[in-house]
Amino acid sequence: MSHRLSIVLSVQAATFSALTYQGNLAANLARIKALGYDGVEVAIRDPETIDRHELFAALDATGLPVPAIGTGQAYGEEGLCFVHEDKTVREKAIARIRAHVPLAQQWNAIIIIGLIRGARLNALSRQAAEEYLESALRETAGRHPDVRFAIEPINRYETELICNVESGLRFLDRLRLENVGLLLDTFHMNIEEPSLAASITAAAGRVFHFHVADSNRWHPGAGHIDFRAVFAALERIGYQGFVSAEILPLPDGDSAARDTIAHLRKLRP
Ligand code: LER
Ligand code: MN
Repeated sequence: MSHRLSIVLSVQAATFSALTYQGNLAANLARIKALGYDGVEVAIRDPETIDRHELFAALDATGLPVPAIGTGQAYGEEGLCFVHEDKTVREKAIARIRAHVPLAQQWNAIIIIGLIRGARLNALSRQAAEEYLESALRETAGRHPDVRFAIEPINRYETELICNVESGLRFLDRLRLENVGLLLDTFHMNIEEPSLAASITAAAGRVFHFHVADSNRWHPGAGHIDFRAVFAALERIGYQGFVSAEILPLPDGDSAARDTIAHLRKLRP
């Protein structure tokens, strides 16, 4: 595969498990660079509380670009989401996503809309939930046409809202915002899609970002996903973005990061 590779670094400690690197920015960014990654996807719970000086200095020192910003920890750690019965929670989630915009502009990074959209419908009807989701995206992406946002279909065990590529595309058709596309993640696709290659092909032109993990969420090569077929499909649709490793730090973070590169580079045509 010939795409640029990145890996997720959480700027702060987090409970989400598929994170190879957390905190310790200067050392972790140096390690990511030394391993041969072309970029770093940063996961930020709250842009207002991070040490920007430390983050910018560490990024400058390595020169690594930031293709995307992960936002899901605001849901995972604080329960903020677009689809919630309580208007205050919805408004806080919208404000939180807006707070990422200056960083996204500075880095030309995509803002990821994963679990920040919400996981469970609870008392809400599906229709009401989809209306809240649509309105939250109009209040965020709709107001910042210069920034790209990517909705990530996430498997049914983690969310009830947009679990597969087909429902993601349907939602994009409803939204009709040029700056909103999809983030496809091979771990979720392996659970939800009949064929990873066919679903990538169906999303041609609307794939903004791409996550790789194997079927068990270990590094590519540790499970049974056919990454050769995945990258052939990405080539066919002319995907130009980064391929970003969002993987369990097993058997340890550095080995997982190193084995990701080793496995994916073998697939170069
Ligand atoms: C985030 O990118 C993701 O893939 C989800 O599993 C978050 O829970
Ligand atoms: Mn993902």
